[in-house]
Amino acid sequence: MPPTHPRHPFQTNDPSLQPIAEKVLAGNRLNFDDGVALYSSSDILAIGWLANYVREKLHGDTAYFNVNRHINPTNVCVASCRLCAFGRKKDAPGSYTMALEEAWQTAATGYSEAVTEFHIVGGLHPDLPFEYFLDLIRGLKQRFPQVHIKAFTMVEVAYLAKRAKLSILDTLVAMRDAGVDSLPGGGAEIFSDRVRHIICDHKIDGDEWLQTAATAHKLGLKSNATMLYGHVEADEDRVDHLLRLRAVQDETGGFQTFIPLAFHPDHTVLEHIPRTTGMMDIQQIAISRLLLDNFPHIKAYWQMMTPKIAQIALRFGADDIDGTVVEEKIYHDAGATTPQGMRRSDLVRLITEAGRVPFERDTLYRAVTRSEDTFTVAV
Ligand code: V47
Repeated sequence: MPPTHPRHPFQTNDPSLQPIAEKVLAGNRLNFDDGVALYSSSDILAIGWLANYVREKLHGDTAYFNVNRHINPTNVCVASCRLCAFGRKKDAPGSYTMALEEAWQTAATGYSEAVTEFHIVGGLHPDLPFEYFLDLIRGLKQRFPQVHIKAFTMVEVAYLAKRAKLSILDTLVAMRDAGVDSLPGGGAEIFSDRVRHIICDHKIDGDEWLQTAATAHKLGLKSNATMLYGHVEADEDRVDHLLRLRAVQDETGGFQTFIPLAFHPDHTVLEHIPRTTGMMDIQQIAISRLLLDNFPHIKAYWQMMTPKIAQIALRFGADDIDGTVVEEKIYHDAGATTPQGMRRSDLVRLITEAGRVPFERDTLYRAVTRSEDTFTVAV
């Protein structure tokens, strides 16, 4: 899929980027030191050129989006992560837990175009039984049989397994049998123990996150992966995170998309940390594209990056901007000022004006064709 416009030659004044460029152009893998050198370089245009080269080799001018809806069944969470403004203790002001009927009704509201994906994540609730979550999924499948269900982060899977006294494998099998089609990428944060201890010390550790993902992949469930950046991590922690994901992907091939997530500090314990800037967000997209050579897709999540930065990211290594979302709580509780959702036509316009070709995908990246208010997925 070659790009439709001519490419100008690679240029840089930064000598540390030259050997990296040679590797990228030859299709060779980058190593840890290359990753650190990329973060140390201020030549964002050269790094972006390389990331765009890889992106266009994989996807040409295509930029993917979907029509999806987020559902967060509960914000009650036992974890108290310092990075999070969404979780609440049970009975704390602002805490909520949806009754099943309410969750199913939420799924049907707020957007007139037929969604192809429900993205379902929530807090680690101390009392809700595993059956609640299985019934939630079964009820959604029954009511919306065409909609792909992308549900439960590795952190939720591990917590529900512990509470139900099941193995990770048996937990995932039960979820799959209830109707879970794939898993989202959240909860990965940063795998480094040092940083995890500061930002989310009650969560599963990095190895457990990776092992849970690998178990899902071996069952045939695809998943995404994320990395939370822009808090107390060092460049080396980010490179380590990306290379650990790459190693699991070599083994399983089950990751579809990597989504770098910029830390939003408002209303968190880490509120004193300044927000990431546009340059940092663009740099992160480009370096992710270059280091994760075995990930098919890099997503510039518009809710997190803002639509304007996400649009620019489509020329710096990203090939996906996520979807309509409809209702977002995790970033908005932490100070995001982006809209709650976007219409399909808004996403198409963002992509087109970035000089890319919009491609409506389902969660598994199959083409979605629409007529009036129905859709078909090319299987
Ligand atoms: O797991 C929590 C992160 C994630 C904050 O898989 C925060 O397609 C920034 O994972 N500032 C949820 N980030 C979002 C997520 C996601 C989003 C879009 C698409 C997909 C996908 C996954 O957000 C959490 C956590 O890592 N998060 N609090 C915060 N204050």
